[in-house]
Amino acid sequence: MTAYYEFSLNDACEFARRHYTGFDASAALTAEEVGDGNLNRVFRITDTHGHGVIVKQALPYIRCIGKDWPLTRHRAAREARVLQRHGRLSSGGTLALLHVDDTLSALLLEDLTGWTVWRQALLTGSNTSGVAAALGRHLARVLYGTSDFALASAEKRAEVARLTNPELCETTDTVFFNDPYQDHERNRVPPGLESDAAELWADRALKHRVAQLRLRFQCDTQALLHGDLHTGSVFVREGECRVFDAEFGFYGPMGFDIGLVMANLMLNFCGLPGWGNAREAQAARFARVEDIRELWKVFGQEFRTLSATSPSSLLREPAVVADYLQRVWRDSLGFAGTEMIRRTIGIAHVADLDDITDDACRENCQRRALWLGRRLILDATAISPLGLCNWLRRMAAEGE
Ligand code: SR1
Ligand code: MG
Repeated sequence: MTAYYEFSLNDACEFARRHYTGFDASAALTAEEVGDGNLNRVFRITDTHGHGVIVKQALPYIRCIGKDWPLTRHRAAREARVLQRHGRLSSGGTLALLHVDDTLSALLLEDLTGWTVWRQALLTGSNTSGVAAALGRHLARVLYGTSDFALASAEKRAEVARLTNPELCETTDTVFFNDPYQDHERNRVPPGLESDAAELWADRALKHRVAQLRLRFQCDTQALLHGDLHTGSVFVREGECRVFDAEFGFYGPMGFDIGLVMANLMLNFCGLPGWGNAREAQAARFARVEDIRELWKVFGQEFRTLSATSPSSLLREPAVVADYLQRVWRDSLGFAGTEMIRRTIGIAHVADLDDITDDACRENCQRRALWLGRRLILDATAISPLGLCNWLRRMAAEGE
């Protein structure tokens, strides 16, 4: 068996050549490193006819931090399991996995020419209508399909054990629920937000709610989640989506995946005044509210339809499903708040805020995101889907 080694460009080509049947045997291959993610190395391998595949290799540490933060490289095999499981439940909803090698911690994935990463599409003002609905449908299928609604008791428990992901969950636990709620050296508090961060660290009511969310994250095994579902983990094209980067996948509360998508749409909403002119920014902010509305609406519709087919007569009851979805909504708001806070003052930020060039405008947008995240956590039980959309629409109308 080959031992693990870190791929050079040439090694990545050889790996693709060995496991991908789409290349002509005689065609020369070229590799370029394309990943700008925090954790792994990602290569695009192309032949002279323009056929391409992606090679993703996990390092035994977090790439953006270095060897000081070791992290299991078996996350590659775990990602493969999540992609396979989700892919069976939502055909076309995830990036196709072509090969996995646990020893080399490497995946071979389809290359999506003509698709764009959702975050990029949002930042460049591309038309992304239909994407949120497609993602809502995908989420309903994978979350329902791995939940107690669909699975028999013993099968569900076996799945929870088979798909456990302790090291990556610990990373999430640290960067979501620990560091951003104290003055920690790993945080990256933006210039100008020091006193906002200090005020947040002193907010005991907020920390109480975050503690409750942390316990939901740790203890609730509702469904197999993607685990890091931000807009940088979704390829989009004309109303379609393909989810990728599932290495953080684990059995957890559904609201964690839904909340992260909502949060990243709201981070974009908060940052938009820093991108383009005021009129364009306002129109795009209204479009983000529509995205959130569609995501939740289609998720709920599809989940209700699927629940009517549950093998459990108890869980088929519409009132039970309605209660369940209400709980998922509340969790989603809370987890959305934690994502917004950690993406503003924690270790891993987002381009929607950080890449705003005007310093004063960037600071305002970051402050808006921090405030909104805090409100979502504190008010999660009082905000309905319609209430959230109306609230965001008011903010957009008033330029807040
Ligand atoms: C230490 S950095 C951790 C973050 O990077 C990944 O992209 C995930 O979002 C994770 O939370
Ligand atoms: Mg990722």
